[in-house]
Amino acid sequence: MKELEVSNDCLHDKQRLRQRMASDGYLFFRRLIDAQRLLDLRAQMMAVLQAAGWIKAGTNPTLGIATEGVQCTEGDLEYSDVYHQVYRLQSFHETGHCREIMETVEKIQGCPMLAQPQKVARLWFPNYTHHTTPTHQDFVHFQGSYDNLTCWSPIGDCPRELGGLAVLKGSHKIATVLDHHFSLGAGSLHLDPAHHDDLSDEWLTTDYEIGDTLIFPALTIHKALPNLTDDQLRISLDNRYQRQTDPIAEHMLQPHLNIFKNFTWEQIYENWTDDRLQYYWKSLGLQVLPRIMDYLEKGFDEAIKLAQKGDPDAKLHLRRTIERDPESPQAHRAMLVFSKQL
Ligand SMILES: O=C(O)CCC(=O)C(=O)O
Ligand SMILES: [Fe+2]
Repeated sequence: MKELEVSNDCLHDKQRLRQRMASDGYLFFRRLIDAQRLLDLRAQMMAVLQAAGWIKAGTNPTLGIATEGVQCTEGDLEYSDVYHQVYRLQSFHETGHCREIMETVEKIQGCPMLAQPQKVARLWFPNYTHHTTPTHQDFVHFQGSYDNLTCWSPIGDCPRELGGLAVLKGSHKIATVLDHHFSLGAGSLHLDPAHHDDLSDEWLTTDYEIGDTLIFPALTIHKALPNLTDDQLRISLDNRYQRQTDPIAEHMLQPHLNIFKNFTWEQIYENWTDDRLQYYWKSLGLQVLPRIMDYLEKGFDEAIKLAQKGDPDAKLHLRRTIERDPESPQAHRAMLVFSKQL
């Protein structure tokens, strides 16, 4: 894979920033976010993971060395239990609003921008490559407007083997949401660029350093690289920014993974020392769109069909669905597949 082009030289030249975004479908900045802010956040997050037993005993938690035998991902109850503790950290939310990011996305779009309420962190285990974030476009997950920007930043250095993000250069020019299919990886949906002749095969990535930030709009095709380290967790932020005048999909007003145990903003704010970022979006009069469920529903239908044929990834996905909420309609469909296989 080739290297991402570094755009720090255009940081103060709005026109060049926009030209480069329009031609390449991404902008990459070295050390955009203050490293100390991220180091502090890393220490706080790793302390949460340590208390949860995810960090190997006797190691310095900031190294993020995972306890052997502990592995889980989004969709697992044990993941969301720990993730929700991370999600309570005030500094995790504050980082999503930091000046460096807000100023940069405002330069790119040329107007006041809003950090969407739903912030996202990823806590990715080593030796768990089946669950790597597959190739996708963010619109299927976050919706709203095609112009929304994702900002991805590792919380710590993230060399290739730790599994950072890769983008398909120029892929936003496809200008539409491509067909996504069931995948076991994070987000549960993937697309196959080989099915589209007009896409390049120029995948780009880098050895990320702390503070580095990759920014791209909702149609840019991207994926994570597998975490190939023996024992290190990869932790990162991916937050989304929209024009203040654009509509927002309703689920982006909720905490990420809130469907697990009805996780609420009230719980998140319980121990905060500052209320300035609490419910900050409520006074803005945002236009709220219903969430489009079609993408995930189609993926789930595919998982059902694949599981019926014995596909192990699809079966694992269905088992997770049952464990998460055995009463849900999807869990009932999943149970039916297994009962027929007995
Ligand atoms: O960090 C990951 O593995 C996934 C991130 C991603 O897809 C995104 O930031 O949109
Ligand atoms: Fe994504």
